Amino acid sequence: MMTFDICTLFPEMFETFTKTSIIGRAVAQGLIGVCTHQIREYSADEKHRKVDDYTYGGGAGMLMQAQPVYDCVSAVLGKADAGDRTHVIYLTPQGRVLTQEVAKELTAYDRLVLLCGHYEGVDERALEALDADGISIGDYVLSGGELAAMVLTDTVARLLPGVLGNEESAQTESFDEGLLEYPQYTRPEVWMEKRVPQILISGDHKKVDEWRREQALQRTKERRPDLYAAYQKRQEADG
Ligand code: 6GU
Repeated sequence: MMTFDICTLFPEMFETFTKTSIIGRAVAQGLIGVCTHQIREYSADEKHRKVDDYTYGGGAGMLMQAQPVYDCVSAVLGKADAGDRTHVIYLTPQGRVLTQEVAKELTAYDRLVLLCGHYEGVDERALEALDADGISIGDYVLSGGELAAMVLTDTVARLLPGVLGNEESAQTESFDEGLLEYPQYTRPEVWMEKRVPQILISGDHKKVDEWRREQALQRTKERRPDLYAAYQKRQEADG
């Protein structure tokens, strides 16, 4: 079983996530574990449970202090089983970008410890001491790492054996090839005077496959020229 240990100031944000849909089912089936850890509980300041302070050098905002962050993650690592392959991740817009490839790489671990920053981030010394792997979910700024931790957990978990049902797992293939999905339709055949493409109701599976592939290529070319160029390059290299 793969465990996701999430160190955060806002564990409540994960309550619905861990109970709902595919992730909720995977947790209920014991295929994954998702545990949250309140960083504030590791504050050395017993009176106010303070975890943040002003930044040296000045500038706006507060920074999470090294000590509570380090102690929280260390406590989690200390409770890991002896043989566990563990990996500490810090969710940050300064990290390498999460892709399907990175997600696949992370499935090699038994335990991912996900550190969620808040305010302006975390004292760099804690990140160094923990040898944290910085990961971003894209080029935009979130108010904290929690949403990113959920995105990462979902992306990695659905790659694990048994997490997707048979029905759902067939859907995974297209992006693996680096292409966008083709358009899809369900009943009714006509809706607001719009017909389902005739070829999809023809019963000719070979024609349907060809049409879908063509649509996937066309879409990728139009909407994601970067992915399309990479796809073409792989084709040329016969990848
Ligand atoms: Cl991982 N954290 C924050 N705060 N913002 C982000 C992000 C992470 N990834 C993209 N934007």
